Amino acid sequence: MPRLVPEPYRIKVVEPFRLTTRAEREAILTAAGYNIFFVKSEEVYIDLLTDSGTSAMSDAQWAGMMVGDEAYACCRNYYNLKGTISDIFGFRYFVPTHQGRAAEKVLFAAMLKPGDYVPSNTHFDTTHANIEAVGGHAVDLPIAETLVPTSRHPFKGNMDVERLRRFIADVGAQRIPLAMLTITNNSSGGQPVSLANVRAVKEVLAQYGIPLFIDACRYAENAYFIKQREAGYADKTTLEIAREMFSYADGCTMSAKKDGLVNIGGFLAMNDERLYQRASQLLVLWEGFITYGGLAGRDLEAMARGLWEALDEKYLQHRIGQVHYLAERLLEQDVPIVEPPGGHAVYLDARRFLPHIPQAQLPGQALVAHLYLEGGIRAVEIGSVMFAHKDKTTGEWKYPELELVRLAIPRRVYTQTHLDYVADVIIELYRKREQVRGMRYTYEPPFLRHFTARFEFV
Ligand code: P70
Repeated sequence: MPRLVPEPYRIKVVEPFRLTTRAEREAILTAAGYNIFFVKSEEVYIDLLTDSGTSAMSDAQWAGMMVGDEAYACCRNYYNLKGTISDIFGFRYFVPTHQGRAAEKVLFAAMLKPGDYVPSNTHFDTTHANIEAVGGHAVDLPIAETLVPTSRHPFKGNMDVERLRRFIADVGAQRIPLAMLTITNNSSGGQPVSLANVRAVKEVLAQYGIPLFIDACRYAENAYFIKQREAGYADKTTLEIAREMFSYADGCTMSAKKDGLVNIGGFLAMNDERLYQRASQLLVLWEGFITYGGLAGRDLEAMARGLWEALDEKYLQHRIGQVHYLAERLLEQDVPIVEPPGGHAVYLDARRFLPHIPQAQLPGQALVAHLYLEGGIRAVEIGSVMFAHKDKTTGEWKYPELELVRLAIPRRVYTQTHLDYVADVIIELYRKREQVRGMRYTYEPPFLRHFTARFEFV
């Protein structure tokens, strides 16, 4: 039996919730057209749809909400957040935003012209979409191990530095106004990026004068992995590691809905004064005045406090421990998952889980439906429903390499008993996997299909 360190917090407020009956869930899922995005939160027992904006705040954060200064301009919480960002991330300037994608929108509108390229280890979907929205090209250059579900590379989130070098030589540095690193690399399963990789990427970029921006959503989890896995960092604090990571960057985008431990909030930070001025203009246009950026003063305070709490090593040990505990319980029973597990989620490998279902019959979606039917668990498909597309010339369907189902663990929300329940439901389902049938669309929207599609069992 794997072991989990006890929670480094105790429960002061509870939110009651109830497990529906199997018959209720069948009716609910049929009415939702077998699309989990349409199931009411109250009808979900364990909600693993995302770790974004779903954290439980601490008493200190809630206390901070009460000292929110709701002045339109220059509220005190802005200065507290500014101090925090300067202390942890080391950047001179920042603008608050209502969430991560707003920071991305401002950054790319300020830095890109149509036809420009932005290389990354792997861009997150919203980052990719915001680059394309201003006519740029988002380019992913992960190391080869990233795409191998069973590779146990310790830093599977890394960028391929040689590919980056060749890419710059091919397209020319003048068409690359910035490069990015997503830490941890969400699209590869929440896998960490090593400090050696950040340093090597920076070295290459510096030769061409290309700035490096970090998508910092899960910076604290990445710092913890470095402490655990990278030679020379075991005795450093996560704060020291975070400072070193960001010392190689020229700025960052942040969705504080992850490692900011808040339900809403984000920011864009940078050292370049001219970029700060351009970003400020766009912020006023889209988000609000430069000292609140679409948030209330109380939200800024909760974010400032959350950014510090996320670096607490006892918290991180338990947080990442929870993800690994769930993974270990599944691996013990040979349930196929992406290995090693990342920092924020366990990913089921639907192709190996349901080998009798061809990708055309959406094995990931079938697995998501069954997790809900069997146990009231909400997961998200990251496979054919999200990514399959018709080839423009042949008209044939192209299916993605990986057919995954993500179980994202909200921060400080669930206990070991909840995780044991999740593991038990999945293990039981795996034992009777032959009974699971594939799915087909009854309604297939033309784009961003996963949010609104409807399905039935074959
Ligand atoms: C997730 C959410 C958001 C995200 C991210 C990285 C590395 C930027 C953002 C955007 C999105 C999601 C996915 C499925 C269901 C619900 C939500 N990631 N960069 O869960 O930040 O959302 O604040 O605009 O992971 O992975 P924001």
